[in-house]
Amino acid sequence: MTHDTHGIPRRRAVQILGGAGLTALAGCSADSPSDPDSDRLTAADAPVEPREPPSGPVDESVALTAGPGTSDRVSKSTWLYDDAFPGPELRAAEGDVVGVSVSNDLPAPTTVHWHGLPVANAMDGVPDVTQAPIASGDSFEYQFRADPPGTYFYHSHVGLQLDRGLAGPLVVEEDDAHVDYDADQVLVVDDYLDSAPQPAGAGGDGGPMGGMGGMDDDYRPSYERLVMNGRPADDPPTIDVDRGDRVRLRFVNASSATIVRVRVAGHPLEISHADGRPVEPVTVDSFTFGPGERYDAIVTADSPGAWAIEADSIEGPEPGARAVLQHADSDATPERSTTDGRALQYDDLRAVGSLSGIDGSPDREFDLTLSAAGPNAWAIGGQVYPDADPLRIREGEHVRIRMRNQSPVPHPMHLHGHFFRVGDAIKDTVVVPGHMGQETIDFHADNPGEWFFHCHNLYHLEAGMARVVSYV
Ligand SMILES: [Cu+2]
Repeated sequence: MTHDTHGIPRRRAVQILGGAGLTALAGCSADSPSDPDSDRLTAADAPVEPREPPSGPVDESVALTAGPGTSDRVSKSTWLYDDAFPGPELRAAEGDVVGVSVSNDLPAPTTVHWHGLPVANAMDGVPDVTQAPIASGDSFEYQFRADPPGTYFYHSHVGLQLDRGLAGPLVVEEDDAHVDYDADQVLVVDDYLDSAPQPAGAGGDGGPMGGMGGMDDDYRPSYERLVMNGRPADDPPTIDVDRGDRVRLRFVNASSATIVRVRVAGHPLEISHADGRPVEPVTVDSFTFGPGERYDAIVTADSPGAWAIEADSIEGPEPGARAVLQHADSDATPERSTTDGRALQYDDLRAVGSLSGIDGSPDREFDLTLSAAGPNAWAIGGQVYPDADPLRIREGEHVRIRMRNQSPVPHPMHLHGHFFRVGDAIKDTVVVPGHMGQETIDFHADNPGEWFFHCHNLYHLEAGMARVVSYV
């Protein structure tokens, strides 16, 4: 029996169901030694009412079924949305109210999370934090406003279900983009496992992390390969272009445990959006992104021929994925990249516009280490979820979270329900490099509720690398 058949470990379910963790944790110590003022929030502070989901007429109505299936692109039976891998591309116009009716045909409970989109808390799809999981045979109506525009994705937030293939792209189209382009194409990159995922230490390949906290042996499944839009490199998706076309490629890293390098042979990448949010266009030859991150890149088709769009793992030996940028009236074999050239850094990103409410110094600060905490355990601030204090904040605050990575491996940290500022960019997921890497994020507490903050490496998340940000 696999781990995600249960959705979440029993121990976790019992704890969280005790009143969103607040009453159950009464008497725990405060969140952080670094609160800038004496306004220390404790378990005695009551949670505040979350925002209501948008009511009234739904502009776009979608039905989605999670179930066992085999798509034409993967040979083995796995768990999919609408029998497709990745799941169907959902597109909405900016500002639309979207209703998604999710039916659960899986033999296990599930939820759907709208990654990056700041939906109302009850719609966020985190089992036992924002909703009871959808039982096998049941359905659930999600409703949210498609705002702000951007490149997002949706995925199961239960156990290791994401690594079976329960993910799909979600695009909110802009009324007025700050860049010109002729066509756009979503490219979902995924690390493909040819068997049901096993948690670290379950005896699957990779085995338990070695030594004290796995400092030398971070668990990672043995992926068969990377895929782009569900396809392996020998059957790549093809993007047909005419000379001079500007194509907006919306790259989504839907991997469960893989940082990926992306290049397009013979073409520079004009990065226009980071995690869906517009940035001043910056031209690079390659970028890397971690699980949960998205980049939009405009490619100008100014060189006749066929060119490889390449996505390669920087972590494991599995073969990379390919797509093909195919010029009309050219049937040449795709040219490959020869160099990484200039690689995108976070410092290159300059947001167009800014987040409101986070000028000046923060109202509340958390100083958190990211570390291994023993075999198959990963900690934020020394605490392993669910045995972890919520990060308590108040509505309206400017909140700063400083992260220091004391482990040798990178952690793609994702905050639900909010965008944050990191450097000069606005994002929702940031990779904190290993070996004492640091990142600081600032966000405006403008969306009350209980929000997950976690590592988007699924195996780290399942091993405790999560906290709940709680409005009181
Ligand atoms: Cu991690």
